[in-house]
Amino acid sequence: MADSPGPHANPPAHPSLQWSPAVAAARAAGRPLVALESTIVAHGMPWPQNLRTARAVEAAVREHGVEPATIAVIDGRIRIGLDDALLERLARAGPQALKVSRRDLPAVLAAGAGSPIGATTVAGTMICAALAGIEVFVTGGIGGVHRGAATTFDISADLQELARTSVVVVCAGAKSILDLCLTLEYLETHGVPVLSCGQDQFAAFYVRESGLGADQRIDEPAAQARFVRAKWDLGLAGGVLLSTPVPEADALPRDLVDGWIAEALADAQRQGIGGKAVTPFLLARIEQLSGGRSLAANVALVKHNAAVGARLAVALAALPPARGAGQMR
Ligand code: PSU
Ligand code: MN
Repeated sequence: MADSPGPHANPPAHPSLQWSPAVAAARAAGRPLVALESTIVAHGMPWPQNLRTARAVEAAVREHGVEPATIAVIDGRIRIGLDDALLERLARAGPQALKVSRRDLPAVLAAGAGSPIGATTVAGTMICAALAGIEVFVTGGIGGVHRGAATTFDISADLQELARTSVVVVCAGAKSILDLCLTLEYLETHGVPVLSCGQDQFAAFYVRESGLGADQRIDEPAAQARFVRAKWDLGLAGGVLLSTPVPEADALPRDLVDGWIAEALADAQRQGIGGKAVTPFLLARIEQLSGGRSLAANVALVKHNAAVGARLAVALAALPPARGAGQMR
């Protein structure tokens, strides 16, 4: 297995990476970094709340002395960190942005200048973060096994990426539009540890508790960091999922959410929505059905995840660099 050290060892930059001045400066100074994704901005939330949220999430990371690196593909280059003008360009592009997962990365790199902005998903962002040597990545809720996957085969590429790419993904569990039980089964099969912070159960996105246990509850960032190091120091490549629930004040009641999800799923089926359009469609439809309450919960949970991820990045920076961090195969 190739060695690829963590951010503090300043690995040689991959030629496709382009660092924002702020992230490059933080990296040179040995300050911890946290990666953020761009599909949540372009496809997961409407304008202008998406821009407001992206800025607030970056601010929540900075509050801990950590530099946020929002990742996207622009003009054939993988941007590690977006300045405010690029963040706004991403947010304004909305659904016009390409949704970039593992299979789409070669296309957007090869297309070069002039192609639409590429918004990276959890899978896409994990790959780019690993290339940049960034160990911690914050999102809202990961993709997973969709309900009805037995017939549709719809399983998010996020799960395969967690199985192979060595980045910690901080999330409020998996999106509750999914089959969470099967999602956890899949992660178990692929050896992805599922940690929970702040409660025993795996989180369910808009709802705090999924009714399903995480492998382990670890609240302390220093202990989370030791767990992550122990995995990578063993040479066990692959991600770690760190789940933490939406803050109490912003959590939505399960019955209500279940009703909106059932209706949104039925609409998706009637309209023949498939492939990568499914998740953005469901999120937008649930926002309408909930009168905006789901969006408020989504914004709150991402901000909270940002604080949890930043604390972990600080704790990891206090440990000796991992032998296997940022590894990918
Ligand atoms: N978290 C959110 N909103 C989102 C996403 C995550 O709060 O929109 C995005 C992530 O980019 C994730 C994607 O990778 O949803 C899952 O898409 P799919 O189910 O098509 O794999
Ligand atoms: Mn899918």
